[in-house]
Amino acid sequence: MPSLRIVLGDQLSTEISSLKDIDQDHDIVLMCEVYSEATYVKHHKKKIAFLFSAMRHFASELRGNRKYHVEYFKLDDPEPLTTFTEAIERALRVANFDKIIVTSPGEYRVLSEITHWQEKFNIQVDIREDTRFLCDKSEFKKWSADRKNLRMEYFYREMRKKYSILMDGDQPVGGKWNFDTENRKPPNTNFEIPETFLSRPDELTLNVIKLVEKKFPDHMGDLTHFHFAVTAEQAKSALKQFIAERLKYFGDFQDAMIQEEPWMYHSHIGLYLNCGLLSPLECVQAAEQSYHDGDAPLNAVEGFIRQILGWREFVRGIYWNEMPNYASLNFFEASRDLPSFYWDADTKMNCLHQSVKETAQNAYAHHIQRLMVLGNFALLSGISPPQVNAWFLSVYADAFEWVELPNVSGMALFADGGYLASKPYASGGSYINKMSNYCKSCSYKINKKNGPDACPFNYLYWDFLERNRGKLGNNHRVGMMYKVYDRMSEEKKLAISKDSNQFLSDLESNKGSVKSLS
Ligand code: DLZ
Ligand code: SF4
Repeated sequence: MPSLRIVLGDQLSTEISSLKDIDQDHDIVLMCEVYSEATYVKHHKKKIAFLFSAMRHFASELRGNRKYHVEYFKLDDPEPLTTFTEAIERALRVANFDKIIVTSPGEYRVLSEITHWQEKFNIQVDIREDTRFLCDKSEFKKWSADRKNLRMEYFYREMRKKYSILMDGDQPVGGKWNFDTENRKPPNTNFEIPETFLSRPDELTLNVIKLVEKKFPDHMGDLTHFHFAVTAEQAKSALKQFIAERLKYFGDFQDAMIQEEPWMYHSHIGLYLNCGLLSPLECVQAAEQSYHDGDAPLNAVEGFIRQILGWREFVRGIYWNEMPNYASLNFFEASRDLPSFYWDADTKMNCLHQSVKETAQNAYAHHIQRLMVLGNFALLSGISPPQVNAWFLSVYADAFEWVELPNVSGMALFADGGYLASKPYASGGSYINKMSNYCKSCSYKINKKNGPDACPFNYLYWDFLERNRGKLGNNHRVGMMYKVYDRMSEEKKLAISKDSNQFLSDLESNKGSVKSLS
């Protein structure tokens, strides 16, 4: 009897384990667009359009080149489906299968749903390892087993050795494993930023865009100027273009932000990697080759490779080690609601305004906008981690929970109390000012520390430290900052507290100096 082989929306690779050993004459590949996946958080319109278009293109590749039988349920079918489980039910109604084969999904939530199928449908369900990752779950578990705090650096070195990437025998090329300190140049507005990869939407994509506009009108996002790659071939061109044109500057300007320059020297390939259109090793090897060819410097190549071979695999390992518990961690007991400007960009704080505006346009913001501006603000103002996570998960085209949750809860919000990062990534306005030109056009004054027109990051930073002294006071990496605070005059401390209370109360009531239109 044939098998029913499931391919989920972020598993769009012909190498996916659920398609291994397929009997192409008899087995059926099932792919489905379902409401629940698009709405359990209200995904950005461009993200839904990207995934549905990539899914439909992938299905047609499987049918065409591979001659597989693909059953594809669309959301614009006469009877669209709500959940994956309903899709299975429908498929099993039409034909008989001896088993279901699926690759383990990227989210715990979906894994829980799949785990029920065997009993519900009385059929064998094989859940296979997702072999697209470079470190499987059990290998990571073993590596992390006896460590109290996990640090990416040591894991990353193991991965460099395992895959022999940027190695000179058993030593790192260039004599150092990590060139992070050489990756923090302020922006240079005289530099030309190469045009980002542009793919013209075909008929299929245009139809999907219409569908998304019709079915999800109240989701965040702008569907104009859709230019994402939607096939593996196009994604390879995007990678190639990045390697040829931007990689050489990526290292130096990794943390730089320039107003109206959403793409900078970043690669913008996360969305392709995370849905299967690109494989991690092909990205890593292409970058390494560029170094050996003398086309890109080591600090850029190492920095890029670290993100994929190190960080990406590391956070995935943490996610699967720690779920479901990780999703509810809230070290600072932060409980404030997410301000509405995370959705409409209506705030006088220019760095936040620009970052949200670009997010709405592109379903993308680069990592330092996410971490230092959007995440840092949420951390300092004590926004509830589940709300911050839901926002990040919904608005970025590359976001799936396995990668989003550790980055947001662990890295940006320190909600795990230091399991993933050694200290909170909190900062005042000066680092944003150093790394961007946002402050020049802001209503607030970056150099003012207190008062109604002072940059809110400046006083919120100190207020955050003081508010959480009980939890952070013993953290030796933050200790220095407490010493600075303790040396401040009582008058200064009072001003910090007063400004912060006023700002946070305005934030809660969505009025006052926070909003631009009030
Ligand atoms: C994100 C997403 C969306 C919006 N829609 C679908 C869908 O309709 N069908 C599908 O197979 N996958 C979709 N996805 C991706 C899934 O949410 C993804 O497979 C899980 O997040 C990973 O467990
Ligand atoms: Fe952001 Fe403060 Fe700079 Fe304004 S002054 S852009 S709020 S860091």
